[in-house]
Amino acid sequence: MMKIVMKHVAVAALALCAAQLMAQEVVKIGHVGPVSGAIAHLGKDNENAAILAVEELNTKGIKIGGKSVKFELLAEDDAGDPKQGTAAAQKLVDSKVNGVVGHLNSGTSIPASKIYSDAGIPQISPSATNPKFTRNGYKTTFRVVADDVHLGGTLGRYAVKDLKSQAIAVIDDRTAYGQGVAEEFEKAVKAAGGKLVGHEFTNDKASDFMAILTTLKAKKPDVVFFGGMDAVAGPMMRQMKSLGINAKFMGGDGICTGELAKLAGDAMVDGQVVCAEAGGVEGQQKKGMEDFGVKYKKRFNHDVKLYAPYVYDAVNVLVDAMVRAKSSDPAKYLPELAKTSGYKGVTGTIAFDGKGDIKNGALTLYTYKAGKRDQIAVIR
Ligand code: ABU
Repeated sequence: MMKIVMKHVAVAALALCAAQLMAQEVVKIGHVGPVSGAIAHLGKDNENAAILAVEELNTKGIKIGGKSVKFELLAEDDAGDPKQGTAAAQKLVDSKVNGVVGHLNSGTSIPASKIYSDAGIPQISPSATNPKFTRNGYKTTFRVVADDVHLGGTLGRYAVKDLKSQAIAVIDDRTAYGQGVAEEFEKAVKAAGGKLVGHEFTNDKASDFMAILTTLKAKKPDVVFFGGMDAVAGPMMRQMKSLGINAKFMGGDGICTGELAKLAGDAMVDGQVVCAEAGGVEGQQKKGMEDFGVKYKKRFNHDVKLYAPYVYDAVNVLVDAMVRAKSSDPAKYLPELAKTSGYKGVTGTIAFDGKGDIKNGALTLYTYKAGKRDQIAVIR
């Protein structure tokens, strides 16, 4: 008799669990980055952070509007290519994602932003820094990093005022990011009274820079600024060394990765590189970033490459807005997302301005010593 009662209790408990699972709402978070191609190492870094954030959210048992929800990550690869970026965006829209974190590149994030805007789906880029990203008037577009006006401007002033450069050469990779950050850098150099001696062009898949470097070498630059990503910057530095160009090497967040030292090898001299990450924390906020780095390494067995903490915060900012709105319906939580203010993330305190840009965004200047990034200053 006792056995029969126990069996009934077990069956009832199982049925209850099944009913609860069926009632559980699924919230789909889209993520897009280049997990193939030259900067796949950065794309994978971003995707990993989205995986980590979603795993943690599911472990915490978040409730939205009183209902238990299960978060599901839909990760897409855009290979850093604008066409693949819009195709990935459309795929996520068709899958009815509740929000998107991405894309990594400005060249993919900008065209994709129209697709998300037309569908009313909030998008937070963790790394696209071209100012145009948030200047199209789309209410669905946000970013959690400083833009290229801040990055290029600060680096331009630093080259003239701190490095006391007498002859600055510029190379850009003609991408939305590379071209944009180089333009902002040049504007600031000119405004600070610096001397630009040349501007050459490459692309984001190039590996031979001997011709453009030879042209620039004749102009005797003491600083070479590169608008582009680490995958191109590393080989470029090797070729600078082989040509005997002993200039400082500067760039924005795209080159400011742990990977740059490996890509440049023995062509990188201590203190030669000055670059800027498009965010930064100081004082008590440093612990959050450090703890994230430890947690990330434990989960993925390697260090953060660059943008992972920003992706992690972006996912959590989306979900925080859903919780406050008591809804994961994009139309209902978008107004709350726009009101985000004082969100304490691992990358600092996040609040958005009217365009969807981070308010009071920081940047961090770095150099490299013994192949490791070495912080110069956090600047607001
Ligand atoms: N911010 C540097 C890399 C991403 C971009 O294209 O903006």
